[in-house]
Amino acid sequence: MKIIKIKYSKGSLGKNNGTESAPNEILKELKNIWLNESFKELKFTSEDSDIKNIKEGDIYLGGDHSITEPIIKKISKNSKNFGLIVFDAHPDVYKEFEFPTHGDWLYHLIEEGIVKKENIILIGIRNPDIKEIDYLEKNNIKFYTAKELYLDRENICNLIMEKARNFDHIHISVDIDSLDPSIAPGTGYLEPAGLSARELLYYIQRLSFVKNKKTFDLVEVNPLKDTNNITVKTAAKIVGEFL
Ligand SMILES: [Mn+2]
Repeated sequence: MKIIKIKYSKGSLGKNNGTESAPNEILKELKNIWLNESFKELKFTSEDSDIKNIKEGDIYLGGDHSITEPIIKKISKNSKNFGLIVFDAHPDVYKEFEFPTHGDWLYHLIEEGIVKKENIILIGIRNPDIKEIDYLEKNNIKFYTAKELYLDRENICNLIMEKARNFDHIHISVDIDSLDPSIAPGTGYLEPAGLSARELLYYIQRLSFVKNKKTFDLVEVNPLKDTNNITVKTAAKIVGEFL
């Protein structure tokens, strides 16, 4: 597996400075994991990439969430039915500027026609703006709230898996704020009542069974705001399940 590090936090407009140090911190912790939960040894190489010229890889470490926009522009080029699964507390379709930020990167990808609306699944939503919910509903974009997940985790996962099998390339984007801030305090926006690490792993481990081409990104981890390195460690564990 090839890990691409994108040390970029300018897309957070000052709200999450520090995420540029996450890739190296996460890799340090990744080296401390002997086996992942499938008892696989973690074998990977890593290199840095510039935001303007994204290198090809299997897993991308940010950085703030705006990096997902250029990543997807690059990796979806040769795909006929590209699918995007996002774990995030926020829908990230709050259009503010003409350029993609960590709060509207998905809006830009949709409006530019890079990703089909029907091929997007958002998971863990719990503090959206009313404008964002209107946008998702108007455009028929599938989203599952953290509350829905709590009530029906397994069935929702079955539905996601069914859909994911039709994509020829699945990209999974994990914003660390999808997790509950009690276990992931090192991030820009703390949104109470999020997913547990086990819940997120349940989804990721099941999605790993889908045979189609897969890529991943993990964003918004901020070591400067972390407590006892727990967010960085949890992020490393998530990455370990992708490898
Ligand atoms: Mn996000």
